[in-house]
Amino acid sequence: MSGDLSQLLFLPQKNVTNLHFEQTWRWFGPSDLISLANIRQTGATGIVTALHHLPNGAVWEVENIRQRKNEIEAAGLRWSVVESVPVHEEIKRRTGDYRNWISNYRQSLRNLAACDIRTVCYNFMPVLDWTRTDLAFPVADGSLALRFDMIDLALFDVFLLKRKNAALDYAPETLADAENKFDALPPEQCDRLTRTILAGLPGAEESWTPEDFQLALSAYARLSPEQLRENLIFFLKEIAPVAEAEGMTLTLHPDDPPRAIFGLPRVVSTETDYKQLFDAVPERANGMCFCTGSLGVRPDNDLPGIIRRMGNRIHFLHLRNVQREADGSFFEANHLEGSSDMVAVIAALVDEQERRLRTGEDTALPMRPDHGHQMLDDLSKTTNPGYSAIGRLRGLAELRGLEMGVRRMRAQSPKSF
Ligand code: DNO
Repeated sequence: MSGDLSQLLFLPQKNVTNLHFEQTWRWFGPSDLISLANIRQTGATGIVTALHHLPNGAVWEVENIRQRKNEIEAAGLRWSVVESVPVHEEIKRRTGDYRNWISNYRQSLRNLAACDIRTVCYNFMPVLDWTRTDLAFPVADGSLALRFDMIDLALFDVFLLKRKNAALDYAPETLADAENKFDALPPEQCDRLTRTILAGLPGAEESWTPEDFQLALSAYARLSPEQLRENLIFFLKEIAPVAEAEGMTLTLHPDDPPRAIFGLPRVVSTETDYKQLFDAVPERANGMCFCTGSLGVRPDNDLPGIIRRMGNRIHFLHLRNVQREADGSFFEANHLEGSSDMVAVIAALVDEQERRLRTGEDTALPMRPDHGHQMLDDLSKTTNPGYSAIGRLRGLAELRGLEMGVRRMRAQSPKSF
């Protein structure tokens, strides 16, 4: 870590602006076991949620949005960000009814704006949203983390799913390890791995049987990354002007993990990917959800550098950390640990917000502690993978303290990191 936090305690409060990141919390709606009343106690003031019960592609009607918004406000909170308005698969492939789905998307945006909800998160990953191979990976302190293991991914892809030519996508050592592991793996563990990968993690909105999954993959068989990127740009050109006119921001979530999997193209994994999208669709509303956990899986993603170079396009923050391993595997570390320097990230974000203040741009930067370990009482409860109460609360508390310290240190000496 590059910041010396020991100095923070002794700094006076002078020169500190009253800027802050809006602290938000993801809530999966009325069926979420962590209630709005519980969330109030975390210190978060904003809610990140979606109308999860609506099918992908449907128009979000004002009445439905308003009802959910009222419920949130009755608990003393604010609906700050929609995560996500999902993008229909036909839009990603530009096939079938895609024009209709795009027109529905635009209408949903207008309806959200009519209810004064103006930040929308979405992703453009074909078929799968985020993917892990283990939802209960024990870390040294006894808490459980989410893990993505390359050997397990290869094992599933090559030996359980038996996708055609899958073996070509893996390093020979990974394949050899996967084969050895598969030979000794009891059937219930094979089933568990299949469920973990295909059942759909919270927010993914879709889950698959192995047969349906093969079919869904084959629908993308001839779509190159270049074509997928073109389809994304086409979509953005259709929706960004509406968002801009409505004073909204669209925040595109990076691919998780940020690389092609199961032969599916992925085009939102790197700074260069985002740059191409921002160059092609210049509206400021065409922005990003800066997810430190997803982007941080790749050592070539320079997180503070991305903030410095394209900070004006960052409209939503997902803050978490991953511990990278040499073969591309990773597990989710505590928020201030792991492979990314969270002190440097927060410092760059604080600088970006101060920059916006100076130039008169909108300074709003909602953040949420993304994921958390299952720990303490979480361990005896059924929690949404990654979305435990205490694990996320630990993350929020640490990040909130770090932000406060960084702001105070920056105010004393702008070059303090
Ligand atoms: C996982 C989440 C993702 C995210 C979507 C955005 O925890 O960050 O599911 O919500 O990719 O559309």
